[in-house]
Amino acid sequence: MKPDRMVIKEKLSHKLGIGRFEHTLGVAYTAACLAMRYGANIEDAELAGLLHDCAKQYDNETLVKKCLKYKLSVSEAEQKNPSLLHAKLGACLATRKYDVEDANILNAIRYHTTGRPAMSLLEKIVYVADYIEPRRFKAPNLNKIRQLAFSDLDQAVSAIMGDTLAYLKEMPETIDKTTMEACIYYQKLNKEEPL
Ligand code: DGI
Ligand code: FE
Ligand code: FE
Repeated sequence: MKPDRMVIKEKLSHKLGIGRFEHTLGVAYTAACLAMRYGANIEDAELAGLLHDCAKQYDNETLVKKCLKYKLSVSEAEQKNPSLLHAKLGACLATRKYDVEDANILNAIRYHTTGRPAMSLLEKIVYVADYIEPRRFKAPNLNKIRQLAFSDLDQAVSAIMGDTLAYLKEMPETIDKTTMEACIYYQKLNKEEPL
């Protein structure tokens, strides 16, 4: 049986701050809309969106401690920037605390921050929804990417990766191998033209 979304919402509303909870709802509903557009499972998209940041409330020290507790690996980039671990730990907690068993949903949570090469449709939907949900306002090219998301999902993934990598250029030592590989893969796939 699929976990009950209302129960999950109630739990998350107590665990996350109000801003993060609002973002979470925004990602869930945006992911559901993208699922409608691209023919993915709407319930799965909403569930993955709801849980994608379920480990976001922990500070760096707690993130590392919990990853060690659950025997999750911590890469060099993750050691330099433990906030990356909220994605991996989030997938782990989605199984343990929220009874999610579907591997595609768990991977969408796990890879929502770095992305990865050859993502599934659901993984791309959550990755993009996280970036464009209505409460987001800081990222460059947001209007363009919001439109692109509903016309060409792969191009939207590629554009987000390009902008994320440009932002991370200031701190190259913290770029995760998976982020880099994902970016190269999607930029090659789409022969991205600058926005
Ligand atoms: O948790 P959210 O804030 O909703 O969003 P997120 O999980 O996508 O995290 C966004 C941040 O993660 C954004 O500032 C870019 C950053 N990021 C993505 N890949 C990497 C990364 N940061 C570092 N240091 N290294 C990466 O490889
Ligand atoms: Fe996140
Ligand atoms: Fe998020």
